[in-house]
Amino acid sequence: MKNLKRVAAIHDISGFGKCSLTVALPIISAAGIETTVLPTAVLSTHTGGFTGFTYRDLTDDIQAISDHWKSLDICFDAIYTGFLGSFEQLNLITKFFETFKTKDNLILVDPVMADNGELYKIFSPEFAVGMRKLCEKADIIIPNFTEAALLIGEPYNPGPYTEAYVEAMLKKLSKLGPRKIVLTGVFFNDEQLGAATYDAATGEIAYAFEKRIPGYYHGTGDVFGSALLSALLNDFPLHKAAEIAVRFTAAAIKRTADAGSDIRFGVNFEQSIPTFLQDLKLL
Ligand code: PXL
Repeated sequence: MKNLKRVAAIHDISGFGKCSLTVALPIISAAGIETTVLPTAVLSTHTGGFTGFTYRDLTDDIQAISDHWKSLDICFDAIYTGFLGSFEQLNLITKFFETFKTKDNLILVDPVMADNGELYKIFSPEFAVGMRKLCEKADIIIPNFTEAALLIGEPYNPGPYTEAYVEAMLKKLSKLGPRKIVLTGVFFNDEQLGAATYDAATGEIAYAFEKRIPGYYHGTGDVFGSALLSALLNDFPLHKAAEIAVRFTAAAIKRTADAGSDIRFGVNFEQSIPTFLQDLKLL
């Protein structure tokens, strides 16, 4: 029996609202991958649409956690970062990458900072500059179009997009450093929504789409990122991993839309897990 692969998942814990670690941990674990967590902050809920949430910043713990893991000689097959609460955390996580990078492991950065043309309220424009520097160190980044525009310093385009626009965007993002790019929120018409992938090593560009469900559902970026990483670590190629992750995320959104749930409460990914495991050929 081979050892499990191991991920270091570096995100906040939002107690209610299903995003970041409360999504990454169950999804990646279900996919047969050990999930070590480095919480960047503890919140009562995520910040999207709730008021009065608590926020305990854990910046001061990050270096000590990293030092302890290093002293134990812990290695990771992947490092997966999401929501980082401060500029200082960007520097600490850059150091974490330097400490735990190996020639074989995968650094996946989801540059969580913006959506729908706007930076999340808690971030300043300088944060986007810091996030770009973190992305330069990644093997793969998975921005939405708002984050992509901030990373390459271009105005936000709300879509619909053209293949030429998407492909130019993918290549500009790869010029920052990461060899693999997954752009989310791609749509050419009102019928379909999905992701585009680019692998600089082969030059391959591919698309994965599902039927578009209107509305903005919270935490879907984290559901998508966790599923994508799970598929990559189960040895699926990038374009296939994106197909699996789009299918998983779209199924979770559809179930949530059918139930008429509050869109701030997150999506029902839990009941998509059996199909997800079949797609990963684990069931
Ligand atoms: O899903 C992204 C995310 C993660 N964590 C927190 C957030 C958000 C997006 O708003 O507020 C705390």
